[in-house]
Amino acid sequence: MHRLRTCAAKLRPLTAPQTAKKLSHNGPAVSRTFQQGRFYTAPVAAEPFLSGTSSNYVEEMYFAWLENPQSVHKSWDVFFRNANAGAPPGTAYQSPPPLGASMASLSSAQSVVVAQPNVDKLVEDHLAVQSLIRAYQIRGHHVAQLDPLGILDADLDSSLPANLVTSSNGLDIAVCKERLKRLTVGECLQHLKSSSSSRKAFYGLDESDLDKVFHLPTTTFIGGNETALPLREIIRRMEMSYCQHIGVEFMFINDLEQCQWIRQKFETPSAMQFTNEEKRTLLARLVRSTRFEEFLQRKWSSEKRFGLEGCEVLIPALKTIIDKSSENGVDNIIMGMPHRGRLNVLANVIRKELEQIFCQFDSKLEAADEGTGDVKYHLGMYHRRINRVTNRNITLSLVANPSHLEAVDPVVQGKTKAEQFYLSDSEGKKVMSILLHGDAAFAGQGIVYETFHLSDLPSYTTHGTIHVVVNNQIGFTTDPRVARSSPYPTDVARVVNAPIFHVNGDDPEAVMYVCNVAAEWRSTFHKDVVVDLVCYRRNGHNEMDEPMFTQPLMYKQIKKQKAVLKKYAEKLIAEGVVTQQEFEAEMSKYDKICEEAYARSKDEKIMHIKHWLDSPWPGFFTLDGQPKSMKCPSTGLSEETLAHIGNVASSVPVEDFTIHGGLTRILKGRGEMVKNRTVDWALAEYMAIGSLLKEGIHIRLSGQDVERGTFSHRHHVLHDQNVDKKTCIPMNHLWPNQAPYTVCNSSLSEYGVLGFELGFAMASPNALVLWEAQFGDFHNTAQCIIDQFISPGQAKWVRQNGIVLLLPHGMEGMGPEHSSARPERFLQMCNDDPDVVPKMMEDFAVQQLYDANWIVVNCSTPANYFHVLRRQILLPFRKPLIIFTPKSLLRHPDAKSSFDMMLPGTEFLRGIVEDGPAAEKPKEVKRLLFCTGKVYYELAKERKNKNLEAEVAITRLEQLSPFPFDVVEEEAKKYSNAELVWCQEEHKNQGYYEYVKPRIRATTRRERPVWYVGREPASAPATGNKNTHLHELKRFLETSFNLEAFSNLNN
Ligand SMILES: Cc1ncc(C[n+]2csc(CCOP(=O)(O)OP(=O)(O)O)c2C)c(N)n1
Ligand SMILES: [Mg+2]
Repeated sequence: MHRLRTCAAKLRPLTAPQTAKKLSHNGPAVSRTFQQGRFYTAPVAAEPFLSGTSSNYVEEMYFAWLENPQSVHKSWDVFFRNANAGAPPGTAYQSPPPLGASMASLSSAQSVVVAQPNVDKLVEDHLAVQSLIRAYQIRGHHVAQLDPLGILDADLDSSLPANLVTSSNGLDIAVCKERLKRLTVGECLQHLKSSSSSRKAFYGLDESDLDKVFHLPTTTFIGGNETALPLREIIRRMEMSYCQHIGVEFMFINDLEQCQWIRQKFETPSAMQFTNEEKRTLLARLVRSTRFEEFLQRKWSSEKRFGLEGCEVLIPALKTIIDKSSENGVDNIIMGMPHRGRLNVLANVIRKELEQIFCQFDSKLEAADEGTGDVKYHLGMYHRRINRVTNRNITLSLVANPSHLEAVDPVVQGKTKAEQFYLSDSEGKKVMSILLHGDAAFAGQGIVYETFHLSDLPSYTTHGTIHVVVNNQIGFTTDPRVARSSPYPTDVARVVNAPIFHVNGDDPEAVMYVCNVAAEWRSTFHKDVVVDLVCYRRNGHNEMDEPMFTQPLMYKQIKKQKAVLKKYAEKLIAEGVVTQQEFEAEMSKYDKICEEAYARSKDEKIMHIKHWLDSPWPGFFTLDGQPKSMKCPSTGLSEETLAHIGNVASSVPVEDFTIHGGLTRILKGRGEMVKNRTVDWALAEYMAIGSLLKEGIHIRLSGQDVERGTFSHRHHVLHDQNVDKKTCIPMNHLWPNQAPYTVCNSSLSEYGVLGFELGFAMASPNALVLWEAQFGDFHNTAQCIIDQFISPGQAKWVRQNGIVLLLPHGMEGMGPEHSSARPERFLQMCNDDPDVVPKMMEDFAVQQLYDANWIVVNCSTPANYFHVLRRQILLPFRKPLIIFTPKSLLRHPDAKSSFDMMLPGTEFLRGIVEDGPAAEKPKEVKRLLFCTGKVYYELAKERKNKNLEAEVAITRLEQLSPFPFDVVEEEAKKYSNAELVWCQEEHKNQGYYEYVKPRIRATTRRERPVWYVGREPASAPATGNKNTHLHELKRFLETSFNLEAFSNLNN
């Protein structure tokens, strides 16, 4: 969050004492006298040699001098002393005295510096070395050996970075380290010596400089305790840090402290050391990972499992991240991942019982739960256990997901945020998320980017996610070279300044190191980080697939590739860390575990998806997972409660707060309504939210511009007109011990934010989570969340969710967009049978809700909106609620409700039946018009104008799905002589008609036709021409009250 705002401050050059303090290794000399401002002021800049890029170098020298004046060349010492003493511009520099004494203690190789008489050359050479060091830090990853197959370039670029190469076979070691040849440093130097034109390489250094000693800048840690090194050693250490099996991308991060932290991790000599115990654990984890896949392959060779072969190191990688995070205090990890290696992760990371996994392969197993269920590599899991390495409790959950790659990312983030919220873990110290990705999906799916953009927003941050990419350098049959335009699949992470650690998956120790650093990074900076496991895929896309059709060369190499387990075991055996017998015993031990579980799995006769639940809600259901009742308590409220909330909603409940004049008028208007015991839409929403907060229900309303409301009607966050960022949320000032209210404007992403809120709602049934689209039209950019999670989530994963979607909808002449929330699509996905009228028992309305996959409503009164929001949380189970919300009705004088409609005993009306003159003599009514939403007001007005109030009855369906069969049946019976007409303002192929028609027909045993009135079929939801819009409206209103319109037609 705040980071962006503080960024500008960070970019300002640090004052020298600040910098020296931040960067000093253990610098006691920082408090040395120093004239403030001297460092960047004109007098120094006036020194003839302080131009352009050399100032960086001088800066380095200065910091070094501050720490220890003897660590810099005598000439610098004199210069800085003079400058500090206030020497006038141009006079601080003095020719260097003969050198020797101060350097005498250096080795003979180092004395080369002493012999350097030309200070310009000295400065130039140091600058060159500094640039070289920086070049390794920036581009060393391009040279690193990341691909275990050694045939592709992990960055899609076979050329070497220009500044690590010289055209003239000059100094630069990298010229010799041409990747494909894989020369050793020794060979490089040999090559260098034999080069005839080795003078004047890229940095102006040549082989004669290799043994000269150079002072190291404070932006490198390769020196360890040494402050100067010979160039040869500098290059060797930079190669060791950045060009082996780890490629570090971080120099784009615009935070000096973070860059330094990473440099220290990768440059400190011998940083990557492991104890024998750690190596043995790593080997054991590789054994499990490898032997698990082999076991599945042996038992079910023709079953798809999307095995991990070629990236077996993923399991130790994840376990390392979890161990380190647990050590740092995290006790709840929420994970999301695609198909690849999922069963292995379930078995060996989350520790799902093996028999539960194995029995999934049994095609004869009966499903115990209602719903469709899902394939085994989509199911979720929740497990609380002891972490054996840290001996601390840890909860691991893997969120169930659809095939749609990366769609689960924001869902995981939302769930993580919620868990943090409920634990008051405001910095993410206890709860964190890990997201796994495939290389093709990570680069290709836009939701990855949208999710990254949530990562630092105040109401959406989870304080750092660790991303792990299984980069097998292929997506199904498609090569990275035609699958992405960025060098690495991970480049998307650069937008949020996340460091990216590429690592060769065949080097388990390098992987382990990188994973430790990633976990430490997260716990230090609470920012995202990416681990890119560069690996390969030993089989085809799945186990049935033939990869040689499309990747023949790659797969020829893969066939020759020794498995990582074998390689690592050989290494440890050679090092004497384990014996061959111990290694074999470890394998047999795990094989036996698998075999025993396999035998037990045969006893499983029934498959319970509820054993695969990722988010249990303890206490909400009975022990066998049923609702505790099938009743919904009254959703009405006492007059005092309504009045109290109304009064707060019309005031500014804090002192010294200046609101906008226009808002003063709005609040006054609210006050008037409260006095008159009425509510408009916004006030009704206030009442619903405010009352639930009183009952301890946390409410979270999120979406674009929701704080004010797109239509400037809500105003839940007041802004002081004189003080920046001074805001007031009156809803949080309602009751002494109320639940907190979160209202947050989101990033402009429907897919990401809706997914996030769905995840938030998943964590607990005791919160009302609402997502509002700016206009209902825009929900379709989140279609995947709706189609894959919200509509079928319970059927696939026996997981309920009470998320509410607020979708502004209505034909108001605003054009093809900004008009339709596409009710037809939501209704098409409802699971109620159009042709069967359900049995009307006592709890019919609640039972119907319980059986539904979701609830779709279109309220026409504020009171009904109030009730449906409250009902959502008072129901004894959770279902997604889709509400088509109004635009013009927000201010329509007739769209107001009296307090009387909200008092105790009142409730949500699934249908609002005719109560005018037509209802008095129903048998004389000629037409019963059914409609929903805003069109009711247009119809009522037209009917009045036409004086047809006794002839035409109008009944509103407020709940569309589950369909209020009982209400419709009763109305149809009541107006038994009337024509049944469905009227909508939407086009005929859109809106509700296709949904309601068969259901109304079913209630009348198909004995009465259902006529249509509305707009003609069309491809676009609405016209862009205001005149056409009004004309269409006029026409269908005419037809609605033309009682002859259908007299000669057959339905
Ligand atoms: C959104 C989406 N589009 C397409 C697919 C079909 N599909 C399944 S796996 C796959 C390749 C994925 O490649 P990658 O992300 O590299 O993962 P890998 O299988 O290599 O581990 C594709 C295209 C999908 N599952 N989801
Ligand atoms: Mg892949």
